[in-house]
Amino acid sequence: MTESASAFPVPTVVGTTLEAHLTAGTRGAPGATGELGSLLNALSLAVRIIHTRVRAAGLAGMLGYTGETNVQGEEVQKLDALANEILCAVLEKSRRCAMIASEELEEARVFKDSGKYIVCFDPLDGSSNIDVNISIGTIFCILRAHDGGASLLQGALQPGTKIVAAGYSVYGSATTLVLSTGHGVHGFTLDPGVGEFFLSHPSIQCPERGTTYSINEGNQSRWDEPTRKWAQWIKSEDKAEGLPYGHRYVGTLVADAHRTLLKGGIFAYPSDRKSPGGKLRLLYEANPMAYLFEQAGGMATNGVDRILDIVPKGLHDRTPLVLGSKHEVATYRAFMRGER
Ligand code: FBP
Repeated sequence: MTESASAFPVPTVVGTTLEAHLTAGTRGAPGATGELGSLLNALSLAVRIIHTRVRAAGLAGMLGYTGETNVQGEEVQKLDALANEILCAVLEKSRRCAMIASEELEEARVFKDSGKYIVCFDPLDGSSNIDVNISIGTIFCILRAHDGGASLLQGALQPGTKIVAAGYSVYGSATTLVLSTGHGVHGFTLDPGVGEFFLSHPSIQCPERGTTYSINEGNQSRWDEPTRKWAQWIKSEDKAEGLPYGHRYVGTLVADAHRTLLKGGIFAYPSDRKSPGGKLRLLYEANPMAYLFEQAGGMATNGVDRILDIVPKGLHDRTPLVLGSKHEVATYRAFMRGER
């Protein structure tokens, strides 16, 4: 062996790749065809491509707006549009998708020679933080196309209880992919040198209780009385209840949810006078997050109902969203019911 070769110790531990984890997860499962695993691998490819574009956006003239407005009435950012194109192309090529629904597309897109799944996604979450180098992400969930009824569209409008897999990526100090196929929640970190996701957070459990709350306090004047009362309470001084909580708010759902999933506490985007139906979207923001939080032992509600029980009426329905540890979310709901 030459001098130089021995200078680099052979890595003793090679992590579990996403692919190996997914294969192990479906091996021997009744009726498993590997199609879901291959679809999730396609989604991880899209995330890796988006990761490279986000990191170099400032050098490639990819910051700023396209000049167009999307179905949400929001100005479309160049990276939003690019991330959407990447996901559409990768998912079409995967031949595992019958249809996709995206935050950036008014209508759902049906693919020929299709597979048996529907993917709903927010290609780049946290648009207000894209240009200022603060964590952003991609959010997705997967449904069986023909479980919802005759039409494919009905397939996308199934309640979250019908989700077969969900996940999100965070493009932050590291690029992380968190996902579940109904057997717990697992986190993977991208090794940019290798271009591969390795298992870094197996079997994530959302702590029963936390010490932080996350809400846009700037909306306080628009909240209803129960929400204002809850926000006052969580900032009040009460040692026995562990109050006051610390306030953390990034303004990117994936980042605020990721912190809450790992550390516990509560994230809330309630309805208010400006957004009476809530701001966040049910199909590709609230449902995937609610599925992951429940899989990790946490909770997700719109203040009254369980998010996953809500039956969508349209692709871009909005909903109030409250996510977090069981203790905090149950307490929040008690305030909304006037029990506190
Ligand atoms: P998009 O960026 O995908 O439109 O998502 C909405 C969002 O940016 C969430 O990520 C975040 O939680 C929320 O809106 C922030 O809203 P606000 O700026 O009103 O606090």
